[in-house]
Parts: sequence; structure tokens; C-alpha cells
Amino acid sequence: YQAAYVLAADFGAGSGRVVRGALDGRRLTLHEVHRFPNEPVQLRDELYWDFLRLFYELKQGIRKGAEGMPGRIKSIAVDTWGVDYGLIDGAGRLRCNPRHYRDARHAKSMNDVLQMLNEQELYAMSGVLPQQINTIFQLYGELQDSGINSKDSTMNPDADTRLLFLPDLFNYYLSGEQACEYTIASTSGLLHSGEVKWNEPLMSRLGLPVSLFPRLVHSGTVLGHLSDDLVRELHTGPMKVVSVGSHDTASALAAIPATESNYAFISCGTWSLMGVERDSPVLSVQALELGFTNEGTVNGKVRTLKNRSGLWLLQECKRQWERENRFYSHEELVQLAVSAGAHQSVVSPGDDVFMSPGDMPKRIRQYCERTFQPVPESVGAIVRCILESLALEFRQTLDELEQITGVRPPVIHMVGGGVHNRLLCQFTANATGVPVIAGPVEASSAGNCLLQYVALGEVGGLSEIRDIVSASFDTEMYTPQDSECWQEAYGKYQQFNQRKQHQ
Ligand code: LFR
Repeated sequence: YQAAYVLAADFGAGSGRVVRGALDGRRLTLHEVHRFPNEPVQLRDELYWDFLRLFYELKQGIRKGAEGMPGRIKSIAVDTWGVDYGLIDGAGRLRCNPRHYRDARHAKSMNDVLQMLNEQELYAMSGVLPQQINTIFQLYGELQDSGINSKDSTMNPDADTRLLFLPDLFNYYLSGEQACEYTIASTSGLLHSGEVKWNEPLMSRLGLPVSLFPRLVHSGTVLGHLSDDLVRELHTGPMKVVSVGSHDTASALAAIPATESNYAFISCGTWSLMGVERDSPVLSVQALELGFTNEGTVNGKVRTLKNRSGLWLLQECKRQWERENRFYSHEELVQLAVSAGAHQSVVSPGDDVFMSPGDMPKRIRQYCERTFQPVPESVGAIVRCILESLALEFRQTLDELEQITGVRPPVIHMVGGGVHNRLLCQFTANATGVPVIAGPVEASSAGNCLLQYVALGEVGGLSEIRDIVSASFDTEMYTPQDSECWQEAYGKYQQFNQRKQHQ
């Protein structure tokens, strides 16, 4: 039996990777062929992704992944973070580098949109929680700035312009095919809630030209082929280009090795996405007020989740210490946290003050000062404060999931880079009182590969994907400990989080 190979490109907000997946019978193995940093560029007061660099790195990854096995790679697929997009003109040229979701413009754009449609209306129409990063706000701001938009949509001067979310944009430059995939489009706020369908009434309310939006495709669709030029440039042989769960979180959730139902998931990287998978969206006022959103899953259904800061605070602290010439590995940081005092101070990781890049240790200290808590001075104390705060946030989210769905998840599946942080996994079990099953770390890439096999007709569907993941990757189970101290810490956490929900 010859293994079937595919390439998965997984772009995170901080770094990207290309892996080669091999499916040998019922076992998937992943081999990383290329890893690269993803460094956004601040240009005056604007923050951009360096799309050209990212496309260059994608090509490097394809070249390396296909090296030595001409014609044996069946396909390639891309997944990325959500919400961001590029606009292309009628000739397929990129009009501008895609903006970063952390760009400061989006706060104003969100306010402008909310003048026309309030939060409840938006939520009811799209199922997506109004957050300044959402495509709907970004796009409104961009079109306003460039003068394309007016509430009178006849003012659209450029009917050939198309919007493609980042994975779709990569796919377009790989294959020449224009389409938006459902899961990535579901992060935009521009679909009908819970449906694979553009929300035209919503677009026209805001004067967003409907002509911007190409066709929607389901996860696991063969989109086209790697263009002849690229086959030559990269010496690869022909391969298909597939739309998988083009949103990283969607691909990651596909690779949860779940056997039980009603589980909660945490996909933990720069962000932490915590929620449950469902057949239909939760659209209650309570869900909106608690800060839950509804996005798409790879089987065309819904994940109701909270999108909160994850390892972002820790990553930014590490970067700040590096700027000060203090270098720590992640393992060292965890060790320092283990030896720091427990439950000294808590922050709300999703607070606005932590949103933009910068001196994070200082902001954490200021937050603690402002809230009359002990100020964490040492590196260990700061890391401990972050990890405990994240775990307490997960506890709160679990309680809220129970409130909005009526079911308390009996177990949490944790996937993504956060799984490496064993202290965070244990804290999560302790804080929530629910066992945590951690793994796989590389869930997005695994889900990406396996959805390609579905598109290629080699794997049947989602439940087969989950079986293959179980057979292919180790997981670790964390059982709750120290419940009393954590219960007490949770009480304290709640004081600082009164209704400060969805930033
Ligand atoms: C995670 C993620 C989240 C999304 C955030 C910003 O990588 O895709 O799901 O909300 O990035 O796009």
C-alpha cells in the first residue's frame, strides 16, 4: 500500500507552517517541511499583513513538501486565522495588502456600523457577535475610506472588485479559482446565521455591494489545480487545490478525537476559542450579552463559542522580555510559574487594554494596581497570573455555556499549541472541575489534511476523521485537583469580570 500524500499550509497570527500529511491505511502522519514567522507590518498608523511574504513562504513550503516525490502529492490546502480578507480587481490583482484585525481603524468602523444597526439586530441576522475585528466592520471602514461605499450602493464604481478571505486569496493565487469557503466566511458576520448563504439584506442595509462576494463552497471541496506556472516554478508535478475547513479553528475542531457527545472544546493558540458544536446557532439575548458567537463547522453546522485571548498575553510578555534581552524558553517560563505563589492576582485576559501589541508585563502590572491586587513583579509571578487567569476564564465560559444551552459539558477537549503548556491544561481541569483531554497539538494541520482526503474521496466524513485522529495521535487526560482553592480564586476572578464580556 502506498501512502497518499497531501500538503497542509496552516497560517497562524504569529507563525505559519507547511506539513506533509501521509495517510497509510487508517493512520495519519504529519511531517513539518517548512515553518516561518508571520510578522505584520506597522505602516504609519496602519497595521498590515505582509501578504506577499506569506505567499512566498507558502511557495517555499510547497516546493519543499514536494521535493523528491514528483507527482506524488495529491493536493494542497490552506487554513488561516479568521476575519481578514483581501480585495482583488477585475484582473485579479491584489488592490492592497490585507489589513490586520488588530488595526486601530476597526474600532471606529464598528461604531459607525452600530449607528445603523444595533448589536441585537446584527446578532439576530448573522449569529456573529459584534466584535471590532469582524470582516463586516473592517470592510465597511475600508470602503468608506476608499470612497467606494455609500449607503446608496449604486455608488460602487468598481463592479469587478471581489473579496476573498485570506485562505481563499491564497487559493486564488495558487489555482486561479475564486470562491469563499463556508467556515472562513462564517467569521465575517456577513452570512445568514447558521446557513451557508451570504446575507444580502444585511449587506444592502450597510451599502456593501453584493457584487463583492464570490460563490460560497463547503469545506472539503476540490477548488481547482495548482496553476501550470507554479507547477513549473516549484517543480512539483500537478496537484489539486482544496478548500478544507479554511478557518484554522474549523479544521482544528474537525480533528478533535471525541467519542462522547456534549463535550466542550478549547482550541488554544494565540486566541482561545471555547464552545460546543451544535446543529443550530444560539441567538438569545443572553448569549449575545455573555459574548458568544456562532461560526461554521466543516460539516455545515455551527460552533457556538467564545473567542477570547489565549496565549497572546504570554507571547507578548515573552517578546517584551526579549526586547529587554531576557530570553526564556516556554518550558522555563512554565517552570518559573510553577515556583511562583498560587492565586495572587487575576486579570481579565480579554480586556481591551491587552488587545494591541506592546509592553504586556507593564500592562498586567497596571491592571493589578488599578484593581487593588498584589502587583506581580517577577517573571514567574506574571506567567502564573496569566495561566491562572486563562483557566478561570475557561471556568466562567463553561458555566455560561451551560446557561445558554442548558447542558453542562462533562469533558473538555483541548487542542492546539496551548496543549504544550501542561500547567495550563492542569489549571483548566482544576478551575472547571471537569476532566481535560488534551491533544492533538497540531489539530489544525491534521484537520486540514484529513479534509483533503475527504475531498479526494479517500475518507468518508467527519466521524471517520475523528477515528483516524484517535488512532494517530496521543492525548493526555488531566483530572481536576485542588478544587477548593480554585473555587475561591474563581470568586475573586468574578469580581473583576462583572459584565466585561466580549472585548
Ligand atoms: C484563531 C482565529 C480565531 C479568530 C481569530 C482572529 O486563530 O482564527 O478563531 O477569531 O483567529 O481571526
